[in-house]
Formats: sequence, C-alpha cells, structure tokens
Amino acid sequence: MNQISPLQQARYDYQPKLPSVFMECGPFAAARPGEETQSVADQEQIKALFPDTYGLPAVTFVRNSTFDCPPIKAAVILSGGQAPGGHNVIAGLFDGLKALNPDSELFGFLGGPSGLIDNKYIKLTEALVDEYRNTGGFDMICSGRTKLETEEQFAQVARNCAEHGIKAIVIIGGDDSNTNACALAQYMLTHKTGVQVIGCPKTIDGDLKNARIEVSFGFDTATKVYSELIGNIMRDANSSRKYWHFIKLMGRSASHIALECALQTHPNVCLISEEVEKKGMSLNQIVDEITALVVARAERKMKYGVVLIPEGLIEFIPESKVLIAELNDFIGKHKETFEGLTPDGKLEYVVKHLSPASLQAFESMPLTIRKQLLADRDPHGNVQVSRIETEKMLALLVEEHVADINRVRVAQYGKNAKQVAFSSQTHFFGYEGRCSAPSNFDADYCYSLGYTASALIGAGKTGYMASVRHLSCPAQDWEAGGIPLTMMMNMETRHGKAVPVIKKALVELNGKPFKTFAKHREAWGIGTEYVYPGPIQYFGPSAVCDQTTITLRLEQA
Ligand code: FBP
Repeated sequence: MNQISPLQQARYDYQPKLPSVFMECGPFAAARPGEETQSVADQEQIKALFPDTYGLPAVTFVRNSTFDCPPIKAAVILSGGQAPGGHNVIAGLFDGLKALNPDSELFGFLGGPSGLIDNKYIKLTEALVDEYRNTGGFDMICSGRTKLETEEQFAQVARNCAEHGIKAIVIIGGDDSNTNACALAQYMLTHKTGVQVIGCPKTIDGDLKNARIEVSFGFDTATKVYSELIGNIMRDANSSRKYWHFIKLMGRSASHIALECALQTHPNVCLISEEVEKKGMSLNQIVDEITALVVARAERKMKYGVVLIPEGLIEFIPESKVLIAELNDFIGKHKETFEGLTPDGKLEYVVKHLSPASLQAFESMPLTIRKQLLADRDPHGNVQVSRIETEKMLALLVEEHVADINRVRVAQYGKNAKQVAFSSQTHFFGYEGRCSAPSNFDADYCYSLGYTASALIGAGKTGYMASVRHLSCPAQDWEAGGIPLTMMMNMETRHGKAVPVIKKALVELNGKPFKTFAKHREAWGIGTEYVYPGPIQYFGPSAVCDQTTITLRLEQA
C-alpha cells in the first residue's frame, strides 16, 4: 500500500454516525410501509413499464424486529462520476450485510456497470474495506459510464449473478444509473431470478433529490471544497485588487453547486442557468450585465471581482441550446465524415449547414469556443459541457465590451478620457472536489445510506432507493428507509424517443436557496462582502465540523 497521510490515518479511526434505529437494532430494524406511491408524472405509462414495482409503498425503518437472516451474497457497483463518500457507502453496506449474517459476502464489480456485465469483480474483505473507510475517491472498485440498459445486458448480469449465487445488487449512481437500476429490478422480477436491486443517490451535482431524497451524497463535500477555493481567490482578489476572476463550477446541468458556493462565499456575480433560461437571456445580455458591474465597481475604485459560472450554462442560454441541439444532431448524422476532418475543416463544414439563427449564435462566440463545441461527443452523442471553457468565453467577451466602452469614451473625451480597467483570470473547479475526503456529513450520510441498503436487502425489498431523511438534524435523529425508484420517474424525450427516466431536480427559482441568493446578490455585487469559508474541518467544534450545506438548511428551515 502507498504511504498514507497523517490525516488519512486519523480518519481511519472516525466512526461514522448512524440513525439511532440502526444503533439500537442494527440492520434488523423493521421496514414499516407507508402509503402507496405513484410516479411524479406519466403514471399510466410508468405503471405499464414497471408493473411489479410501480405503486409500492415507501418504507421507514423502525425498532423491534428480529429475524434470522441467512448469509447473503450481494454485489455493488459505483456508477458515473466520482463523488466524495462512495467508499463509505460500500463500508456501510459491508458492515450491514455482515451484521445480518457474518457469512454474507460482498462482490465489488469493477469499473462501474461494465464490470457487472463483463463479470469483473473482487470479493470485498474486511481488510480491504478498512483501507478505504472515510476516504475520498472511488478507487476501491472504480467507476464507469457504460449504460446498463439493454435486455441482453440485463440477461448477462442475471447469468453472472446466478454463477456466483448473488441475490442482491446495489447500484450507487446518479439519475441515469438509478433509472437503469429500476429497469434492472423489473427485469429480475419478470424473469423470476430472485435478485433484488437497490439504488443509492450519488452525484456532486445535487440534482438527484425530491421530498424523500433530500440530497445526493458528495454535494456537501464538493461544494465545501469549491467554496474554500473560491474564498481563497476572493481573498487574493481583495489583496491585489487588480483581477476579475471568472470561475466555472462543475455541475453538468443544474446550478445547485454554483448556488451553494454563492451562498457560502458571496461573490460579485453568480449566474444561475435556470434563471437565464427562464428569463430567456441571450449571451450578449449576460455579458452586458457583467460588464455593467465591472464599470460600476471600477467607478468605486474596485478593479476586481469574482464571477461564478455553472458548468451547464451554455445549454440554458436559449440561442446556444438550439445551436447545441442542432450541432449534436448534425454531428450524430455525419459522424464519419466529421471525424475525418481537422478542427478548421469541421468549422467550415458545419457552418454551411446551420440554420441562420444558430449560425448567428455560433459566430457570436470566440473561435476557441466554436471549436470546443465541435469536439468529441459523450457516449450519448451530447456535447461535453465540462470541456467548454465558458469561463474564458465570458472573460473574453467582457473584455471586448469594456474595450468598446473605452473606445467610445476616447472618441467622446479624447485620449485622456477616464478608462475602465479590466484584467481577468479564469478557473475551472470540478475534478478538484469530486474525490476529496468526505466531510463528516458525507462520511456519516454515506455510511448510513450503505447501511440502509443492507437493511432493505435484509427486508427483501427490490426496486427501492435507500433514503435517509431529516439531514439537517443530528445523525441520531435521521430517518432511514427506502423509496420505490418508480416514484421518481416520468417520461422524457431522448434522441426523439419517449423513455422513462428519473426526473432531474433543477434549481427552483421559487425555492428558499435561490430566493435568499436573489435577495442579497445586488449588495454582494457592488459591495465586497466576501466570506472565506476555509478548508473542511474534520475535528473540532461541531459548529465547524458538522455543518450541512446552506441549501439543505434553507430547504429544511
Ligand atoms: P454524475 O452525474 O455521474 O455524478 O457526474 C457528475 C459530473 O461530475 C458532472 O458534474 C460533470 O459534468 C461530469 O461528471 C464530468 O464527467 P467526466 O468525469 O466523465 O469528465
């Protein structure tokens, strides 16, 4: 094993907290059913697609249950992008299964869903799990983005389970992976395999949430890491007083991460993609607004500032959204020709085929961004937004607008005219936060999720997502249970076809987190009201170490 840091060594001794129901009865708590559930929309279609899991009741674990549990062989995969705390979900699951029966076994399938299909696994031992307790990353069994969605893949997974005697699969993933978990659960029931399927809500993006899933794990730690970095940059900006920092923050689609970081640090500008879309703002309008603030602050002798930009912004600006859809479609249809072209050749080829409105939107963007929009698509044919340097694009466009203002001033008042100073730095914070050692909150939450998954398996449930609620309370007051995956689903059009998917939770513009931000943003913009959160603390007063996100506190206030 590699040398480990003193902090990691100390974190091995951290015992994650569990809801009191598990502290008292271990995973033998009784699963008390609530009322029957229904999907968030399109009930008839979802019911027809998932006849055996639709309408199941949500369950809550309560005290007083003892039963003899035979040894269970279970499988676990990590799916999609990394999120802090994944190892603790596995540790909680492992400990829960062993508590159900010491002879239980956990198979860790390697590299995400592809491991489950290709039968690549390791058996997780106490010693191995111990090595990863309270650590960041997914490197214990690694992750992947292969889609597990076809009947052939499901059949192969069923065969692999039968070969090992595996009776339960836990899928730790985001909305897409849990959508697939739902389909896999239905397949296992239809084919009477006896294999249970349980999901766990993972993603730093924070967009897998609803009334019963209060937050996906990893959001807490990732936003704390980004907020620390933003705070450090703010302090630098406030010390040198010469740069505008444009910071893009990860979050494929929703702006929860940017919003939470804004609430933690009070930047001069934070764009919220959902608001941009709602207001139908053009790129030019966004740049104009930032430029106006640059000018206003410069007049108050503040030639510096901090702008937060959500990663998904470009897909929410109406004109760029249409452009990207056209490009995805066009590139998908002409894949072979396109792949053989140089970056300049791609540019020439594509402009001949865009609609006039999209051509105009395309040409309003700097050349580097145009080229990035034509770069490789993800496995689903979509542009990879984390690779588009929107932070650079906005900094460049603001610079051009400021230069225009200065040109007009010189034309009006001569070369001694007062000019607006503008100099920028750009940053992208994404991968820096995805594998950080989990905060105490994520360490506890993830361990509890894993433990809950084991209890759901023990209770014979399938097609459920582990749910741990009341997260702004101390861990002993958390409520553990499970919700049917079908409850979160609706029908959406993907590549021209209506398919069942878990509904993504975007930032709600009438929710408390956004409203709180909106109330203060003007003052934060023109003033310099930065907050410097500092690094995540693992030891010390609870007020410092066990804080949840501001988003969660506001949502539960
Ligand atoms: P998940 O939704 O799978 O958790 O991934 C989230 C994310 O971190 C996004 O914020 C980001 O756009 C994307 O993954 C980056 O993907 P990759 O790791 O493949 O570069």
